[in-house]
Amino acid sequence: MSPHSKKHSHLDRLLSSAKSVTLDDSSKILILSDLHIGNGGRHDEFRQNAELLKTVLERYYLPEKYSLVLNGDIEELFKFPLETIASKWSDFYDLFLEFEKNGFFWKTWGNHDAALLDEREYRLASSLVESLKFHYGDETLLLFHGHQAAHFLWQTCSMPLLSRTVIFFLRYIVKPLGIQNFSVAYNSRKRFMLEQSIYEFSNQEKIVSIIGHTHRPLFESLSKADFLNYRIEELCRAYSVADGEKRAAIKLSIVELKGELDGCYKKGKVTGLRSGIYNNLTIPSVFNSGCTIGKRGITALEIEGSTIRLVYWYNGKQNRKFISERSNLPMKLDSTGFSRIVLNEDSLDYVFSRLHLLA
Ligand SMILES: [Mn+2]
Repeated sequence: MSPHSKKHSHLDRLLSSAKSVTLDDSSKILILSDLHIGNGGRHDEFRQNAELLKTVLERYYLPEKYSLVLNGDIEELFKFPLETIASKWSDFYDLFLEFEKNGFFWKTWGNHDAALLDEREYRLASSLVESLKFHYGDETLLLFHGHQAAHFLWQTCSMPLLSRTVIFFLRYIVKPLGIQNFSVAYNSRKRFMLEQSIYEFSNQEKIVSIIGHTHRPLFESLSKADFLNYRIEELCRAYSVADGEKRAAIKLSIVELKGELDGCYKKGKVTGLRSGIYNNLTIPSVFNSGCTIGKRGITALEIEGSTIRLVYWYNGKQNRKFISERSNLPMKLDSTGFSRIVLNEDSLDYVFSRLHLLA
């Protein structure tokens, strides 16, 4: 037994019980989490991006032969009964199942949809697992929702006896009070502690964990603020050796990125996962797909052969200036008005090399 086995016993269990999937050069996988699908009404947080999600699944990921993983909190069972969700959004269930023909469709449960385990007639029951393990050569990527690492209220939701009471409370008491997005209302310190616990576990096991739950996208364990810091540093170096015309463009980019960084600080999104244990080096062991109910769009992770990417889909018509840390150009999806931008990408071989060298 490893020394950390008690501290991370939930995570040890997830790793050993995970459903195995073997990746190869031709693997293409889309990972989404936190759809929080509701009843289609005013309190349904999924509603605003439903058309965007349907379009990108039907017109991009399905024809591009991607397999699909929905990484937890797909149905919002704290607020709505399954029957209502399933009848309102049944076309999405059909669409999810279509991904089986591209390879596979798996769905992990999160704290908001753990009650699916008690449902007798659930259309996606055969796809439901607690965790998945992707074998990439000799390496392992573990996919799970993430709430399993928490030591607060939500953990009780995995206990069947308590969950009904908790769900009753949330559905009938909290909802009428109009509290939105109860799921991420807990403070950033708790969110950070959860990420930190998964980070430590992944580094010790030398695996990559892919989670959801916090609604905060992470790529190589880096938050957006970390990215921006690194990018600004890179640009400052480039500036010193660039010629006049290039310098002007670099200067402009730096001003924009600094503005974006200020925004992160204002929103309190500054906590990265660097820790003293690893000499303040960031180990690229935790990725988070972000969420599907964002006000301005959807973040997602893609694995294509040996490449992993964090992407962002949004309504291009809004013409919002979106800054990609890698200065990639947005790709328009036909005439749909929707666009995709790669926020960051790296090779899995590089990710695992760093993990083994630094952790
Ligand atoms: Mn969750």
